[in-house]
Amino acid sequence: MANEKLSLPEFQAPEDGRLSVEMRTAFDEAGVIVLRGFTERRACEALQTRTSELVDAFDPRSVRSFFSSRSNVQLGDDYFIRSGADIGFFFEEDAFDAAGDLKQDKRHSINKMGHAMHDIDPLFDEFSRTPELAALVASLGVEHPLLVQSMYIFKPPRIGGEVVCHQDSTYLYTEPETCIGFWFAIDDADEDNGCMQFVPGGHKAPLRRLNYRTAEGALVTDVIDDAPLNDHMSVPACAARGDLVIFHGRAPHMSAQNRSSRPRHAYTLHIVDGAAQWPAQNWLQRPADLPFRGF
Ligand SMILES: O=C(O)CCC(=O)C(=O)O
Repeated sequence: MANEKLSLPEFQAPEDGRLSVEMRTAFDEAGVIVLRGFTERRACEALQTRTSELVDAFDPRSVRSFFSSRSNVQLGDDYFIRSGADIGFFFEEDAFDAAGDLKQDKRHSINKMGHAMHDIDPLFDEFSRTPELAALVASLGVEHPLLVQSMYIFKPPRIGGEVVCHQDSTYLYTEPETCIGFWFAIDDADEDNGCMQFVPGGHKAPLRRLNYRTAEGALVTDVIDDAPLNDHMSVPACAARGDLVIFHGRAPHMSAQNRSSRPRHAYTLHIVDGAAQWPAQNWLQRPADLPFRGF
């Protein structure tokens, strides 16, 4: 159960995107801040429309790849790994019946789309590379920003699965750690449809797990510190369409199942500093003709 008494630091989004000293201090302290009204609602609608077109063009018979958000385990590894330089679709675990057929329309069965829309699709590129976001990232002290990963998360009504508590630097690791997450509310998100939840200040503790690719190509997650993530101390990050939640790569976060009859679409972008080293063991690797890019 989320901690109802506490709230996360929130601010009206600065017009030019640049965080004030007060906002930056709040981010450094909590590891997360919410910026109200960062993105225009019509830009969110345009992203949603473009996503519908991509889903319409996707043939679900071409893939049976799930994302188990309950265990944060990826099933169907080859397809997943290729999606680091492509646009892949991943179903909810509960999307299929015993015969292996989709229980409902593909539009209501997909967990997420990822992970390179921002470098492949012109509209996602435009949404991800605004001057305001570039200014925001600069004000967070990122000198050589690289937009490494994008995900469109559907969290469909009733079957949209729980995302267990985790830290994103586990999956998007640099040396030193520089990952920052940007979570854009495309629909209104509240506790009924599974908004994000964060453990304030939890980013000050160590990274607990590290995910990497072995020499044989398998994806493995090692426990590197067995301290608990304290998910019982999480605080909901309710967000309206257009709000942006920014979070540190070590910030423990999660989201509950969507128990409502409403969708909960969100777009997340992860940025690292190109001055840090991107290990060859990270699951996400780009071919020479599609290198990571900044703004
Ligand atoms: O949108 C969600 O429910 C989870 C997103 C998430 O965990 C992430 O962007 O790192």
